[in-house]
Amino acid sequence: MRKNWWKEQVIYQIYPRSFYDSNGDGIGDLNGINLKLDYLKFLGIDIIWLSPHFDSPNDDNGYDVRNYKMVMEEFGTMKDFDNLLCEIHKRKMKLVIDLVVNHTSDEHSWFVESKSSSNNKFRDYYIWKKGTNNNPPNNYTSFFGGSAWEKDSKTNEYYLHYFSKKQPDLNWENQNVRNDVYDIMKFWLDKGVDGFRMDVIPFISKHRNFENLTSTELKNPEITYASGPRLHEFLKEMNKKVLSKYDMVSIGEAFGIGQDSMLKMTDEREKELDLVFIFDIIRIGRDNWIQNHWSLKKIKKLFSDQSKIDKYHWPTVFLNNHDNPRSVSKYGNDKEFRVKSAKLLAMLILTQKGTPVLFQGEEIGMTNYEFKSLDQFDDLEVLGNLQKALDSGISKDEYLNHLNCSSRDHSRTTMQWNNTNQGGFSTTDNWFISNKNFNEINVENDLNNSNSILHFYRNLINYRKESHDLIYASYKDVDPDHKNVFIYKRKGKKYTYLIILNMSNDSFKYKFENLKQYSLEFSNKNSNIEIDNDEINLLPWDAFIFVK
Ligand code: TEU
Ligand code: CA
Repeated sequence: MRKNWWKEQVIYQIYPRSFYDSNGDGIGDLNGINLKLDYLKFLGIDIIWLSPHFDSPNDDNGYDVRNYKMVMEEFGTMKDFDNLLCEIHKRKMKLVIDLVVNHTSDEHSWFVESKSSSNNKFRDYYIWKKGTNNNPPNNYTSFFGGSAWEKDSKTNEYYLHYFSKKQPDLNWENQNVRNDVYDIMKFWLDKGVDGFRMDVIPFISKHRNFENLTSTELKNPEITYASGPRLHEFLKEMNKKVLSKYDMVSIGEAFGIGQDSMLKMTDEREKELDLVFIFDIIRIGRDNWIQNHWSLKKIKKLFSDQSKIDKYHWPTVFLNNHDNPRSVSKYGNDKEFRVKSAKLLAMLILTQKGTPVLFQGEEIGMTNYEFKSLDQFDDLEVLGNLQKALDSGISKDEYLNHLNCSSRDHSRTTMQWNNTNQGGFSTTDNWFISNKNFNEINVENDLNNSNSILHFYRNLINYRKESHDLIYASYKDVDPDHKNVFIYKRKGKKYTYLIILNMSNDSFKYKFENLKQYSLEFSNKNSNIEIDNDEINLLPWDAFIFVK
């Protein structure tokens, strides 16, 4: 297995809008991030992944880019960006930025030109088609509700948008589009950024026949959207023309792809991408806005699958991001055992095989917010899907109940720094909600308490870093069928690690052959552990790392 910095380091995602407001306008910004770099360094973070910071009308909070070479006004200036990058590098950290090039904003100059007439030279930068009998060209649906086609009155043709109608999809068949994207990438790489997280990258190649989706395909259109015929060809070209020329990390956000395509995309011999984010774990049990029950057995199977890969691949490990609810609320117990279960999840993330990716607030165990009405949400997906939800036969209240488990907005409430008014995020009214539990859950409290979730993350990150043996160790699920315990072995060159996680509210005894040969390295308990004849007494959410 080849060693790489991006296999050994820990990534921390920042959603800039919600991170820290430095100038009192209620919106997080680049200078705000700058002020918190020492905090991230203290935590042990190596790589910062910044959600989009480009000029945008913010229909989808920056995932709709109007100008790729400009900084969003609310976040600051290009000077602030350069300064931030410099300060990050000074601290021996790295910066990965978001590359959103499956689509642009409809306010991007390319699209403004493109829609102005059918013979404009930018017409072919996007995907335009005639309708049939006043209907869209086919039955593709948008993730944010309704058809994926929008009719433009100027030419009476439809353009394709997998996301909102303010996010028209680029036409990657057009070599000029690809060259312009490579130019944007070089612009930022030449400034010194250390990599890209590539938004919905599998969607860039379209099925050119645009056949209707079958009723089964309509349930998960992302599978069709992610299987276009030229995807791997485009990625190889991008790699050859840009990625291979820099010491950087490329991370594809691979919504919609399965193991096969994933294996191809990240096989180092194929020269496409270094890493991908796949979603089977973080979206386990999800069906649109409905979060169904999921079982630990299934999650364990998914971790095993992604760890079984050969030496040419490397997985990522994450339970949070800006599109999903908070991990402690979903996988842990955010009431009675919040602190303990958050520490257990930290152990899981940092001892699995793969590069760990944390999301802001995870390190202090931030929780889901309890929304009281639909108008409290900011995310365009909520209203976008309302009609579809009502059509499925549920009421508005039921929709709200589902969203309280599933909405993207849970992760977008503002970062909780201390117990002052806005949780220390800002000095004024925020652009969005601050979860009132900031009185208890905040960075300052955790910094002052050596037994906190924050310190636990920090200690584990250090431990992981000092032990390359753990990072490259093999992986084996010891008891895949147990419904409450996640127990796995990582065998390194010198040491063998045994991780035991009780992911339940139950207490019981668990027997592991030869447990006595191991010594305890980490535990999330405040009391002593009880081991009797290789049998361990597990209390709710108990978590241990043993080593021999
Ligand atoms: O996300 C793609 C994606 O997987 C989700 O948007 C998904 O469709 C949605 O969460 C369903 O609930 C990326 C970005 O991460 C997301 O924030 C953007 O909205 C989207 O692409 C469009 O750029
Ligand atoms: Ca601000």
